[in-house]
Amino acid sequence: MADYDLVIRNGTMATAADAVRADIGIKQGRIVALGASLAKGAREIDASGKLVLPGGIDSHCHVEQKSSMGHMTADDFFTGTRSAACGGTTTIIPFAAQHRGMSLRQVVKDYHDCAGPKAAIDYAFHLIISDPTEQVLGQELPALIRDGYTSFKIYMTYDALKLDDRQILDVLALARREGALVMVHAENHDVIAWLSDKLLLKGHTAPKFHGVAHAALAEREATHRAITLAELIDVPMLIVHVSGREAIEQIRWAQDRGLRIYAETCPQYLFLTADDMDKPGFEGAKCMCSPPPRDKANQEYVWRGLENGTFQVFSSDHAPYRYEGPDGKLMHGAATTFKKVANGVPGLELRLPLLFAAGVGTGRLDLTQFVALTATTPARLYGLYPRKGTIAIGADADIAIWDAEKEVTISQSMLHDAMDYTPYEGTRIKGWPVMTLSRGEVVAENGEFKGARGRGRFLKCDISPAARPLGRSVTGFDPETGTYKRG
Ligand code: DUC
Ligand code: ZN
Ligand code: ZN
Repeated sequence: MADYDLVIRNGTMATAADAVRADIGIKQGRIVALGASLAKGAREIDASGKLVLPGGIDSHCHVEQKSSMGHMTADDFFTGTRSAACGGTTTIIPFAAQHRGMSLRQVVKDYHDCAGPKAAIDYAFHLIISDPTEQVLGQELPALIRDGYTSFKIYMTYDALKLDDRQILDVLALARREGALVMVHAENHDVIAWLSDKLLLKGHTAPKFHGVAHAALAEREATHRAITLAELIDVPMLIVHVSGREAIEQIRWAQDRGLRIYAETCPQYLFLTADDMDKPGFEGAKCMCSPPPRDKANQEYVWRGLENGTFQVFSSDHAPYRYEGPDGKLMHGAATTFKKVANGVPGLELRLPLLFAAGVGTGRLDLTQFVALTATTPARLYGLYPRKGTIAIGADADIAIWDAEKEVTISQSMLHDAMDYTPYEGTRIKGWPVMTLSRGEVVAENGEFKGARGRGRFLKCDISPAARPLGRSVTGFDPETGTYKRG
């Protein structure tokens, strides 16, 4: 009888700590042995010449979510997770998004109803809080945190989502008390609204003006304000989808002060620029997201932030709105204004290959940094570690096998999402995840989806210090006691 259900043999295995030659023995979906020349498995995969990495964790993606403007994402939990799996990702953390007036409990139930029968890989949920009422803050949220929904995103912009500073403080105080992690979309709403109005008055309606309205200074100011509010009550905070120099400098400043400020960036800030929103006709809308892509110099700042540890997380912010069709970017016709276009770009499938090619392939990032940014640190920050995000005895056998030499020219036709375009069409990259395993089952192989609808499982996020080492709140203002302690 075989010792293991599966052995992955002869590969170079990398974690966030190191890269070594090792075989991996898997039983009942979990890693049970690591070592040289393991005994036989009922199934064997020869990974000679390949890299064997933890499956990616995409901790920021919008799946089967209605935007605040009423646009439905093209991907549901089946197409989204299928696409993720084909790109080497084995866990996603999308959002259960509250719109104003909704009960959070009901929102969470609705998202489970969507995800349960469709997800092909494992998933957890962040919450989006747009209506922090007494009922939400006093009852629903504390109970949900205890049930495994331990992180939530708040917005400083978008009419239907934005919280004011007082509301943000209320949410941060709750996070301090309950040990949750708050993710912030940091852009100054009034600056964007004012610039947008002025641009539209002058007839500047094209997609490229989205980039002007969402000024880097608006992002900088909001980033600094969010950090200040977090410092006031000494609570950890993660700034999502950081686009360039202005915000990065604020984050670096906070980190240098010893504040627990974490940061995330995404492929669109490394591979797109404002010029991509200035394509002929309305095509520029395909690259519109918020914050918007900036310029080459800002891309370089983002790269440096990845290299020097300012960023802990590299996620996709997959927000898949098709170009054509009833919920598409063109839904109001090509004569529409940039204000009416759904914000977001797809990225679930290409997040890892793009970073691998331009980061690991060029030597800007080493393999351990790549694994840390795309799997291990998201697992730690959101309470999924060590079950997810690493290759270790006892962890789920969520693994991506990479061919570092495989060259690919990106085209929408090879992808597995429900989109009708990719912003990265025609880009040539080297390095591709040729096989993805979720809990020891092959879910994607050589560009083909091999998994099954509904096999993905919901993951509760654990806020115990072992799972999520975010430190303790000891300084700042403690709303529970009404005392202030200087940091
Ligand atoms: N910006 C967001 O805040 N969310 C979805 C996509 C986007 O561009
Ligand atoms: Zn956002
Ligand atoms: Zn987002």
